[in-house]
Amino acid sequence: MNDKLGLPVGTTLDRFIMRKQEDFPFATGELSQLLRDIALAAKIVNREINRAGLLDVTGAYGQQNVQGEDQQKLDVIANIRFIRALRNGGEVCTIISEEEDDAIQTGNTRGKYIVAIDPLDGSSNIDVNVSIGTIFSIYRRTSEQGCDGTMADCLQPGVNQVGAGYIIYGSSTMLVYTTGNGVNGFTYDPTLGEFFLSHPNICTPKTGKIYSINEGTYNFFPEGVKQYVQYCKDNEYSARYIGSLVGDFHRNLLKGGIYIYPSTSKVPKGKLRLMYECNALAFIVEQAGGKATNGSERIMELVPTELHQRCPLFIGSPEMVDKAEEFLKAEVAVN
Ligand code: P6P
Repeated sequence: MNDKLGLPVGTTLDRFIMRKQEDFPFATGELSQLLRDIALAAKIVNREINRAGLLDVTGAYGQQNVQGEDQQKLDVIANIRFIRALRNGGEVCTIISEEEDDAIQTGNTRGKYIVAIDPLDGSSNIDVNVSIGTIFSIYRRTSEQGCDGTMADCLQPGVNQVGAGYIIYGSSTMLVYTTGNGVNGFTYDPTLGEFFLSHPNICTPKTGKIYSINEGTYNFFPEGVKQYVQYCKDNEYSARYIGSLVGDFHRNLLKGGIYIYPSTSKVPKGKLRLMYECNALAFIVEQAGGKATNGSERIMELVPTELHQRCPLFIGSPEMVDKAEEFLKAEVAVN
């Protein structure tokens, strides 16, 4: 099987990036280099994760991040590794990280790009060996080169992304990304230290029978979400929720399904972060033919006002997202 470019399964990530760059006549190679820098950090983090149980790097780090969540040791390690790779790569002027209160200036004032990243999402699952992931978005700076990135550079809507992707550290480690021309998946071979094209031109099914939502918080759901969950049960859908966004998203992307983290009476704005979780996955799912909204608005059109702002997320097969929104709209109409 080949991707849109006709590159065969088994092509290395490096060759794929170079071939894709040829598609952009004015490309000067910086974005390609940035993608390589991310892949390098992913290889290093993958090694740390795979050895976590042996190196006493599982468990809590003993501090909380800006979200008020207990940082895991591997959260901190992954954050350091990705920041170091992006800083040393030279292409990124500013980084927004889930693990950092403020935007990080890398010192690369000539860097053309901003990266928003969740270095290790779902890290509470590390100790029980459930898949976890890294999620990233790439934006072109809007300010002039030669100085640090600005807050305006950081607070761009998702439609401005020039790239987005995730790494899933699971039964195998995969890098899945888009630069706006389709979605491709690469599987890591640790014996060779290479990512190889394994899932060319990923297209998500228009519908599916998998729904992913934490029904433990059912009592706090809006009425429309409760009714959609009941619709899923009445249609004998499969409930699949592993509490790790990248794992749930990746399964639904390939098989068809919907992941929902709604606004609830306990978390009115939802739990997931717009800049480094929702926007990246929204870009990917749209490029794969899917849909991502906050229940009423397209995620990628939301204009951010804060680095760590949260938003509700309905993402996956387009017909499933549309059906969920029907129940939400009916609720609004009734109220
Ligand atoms: P809950 C992990 O903390 C995370 O950000 C996502 O990876 C995951 O889907 C979600 O939160 C789980 O949240 O409230 O269902 O435990």
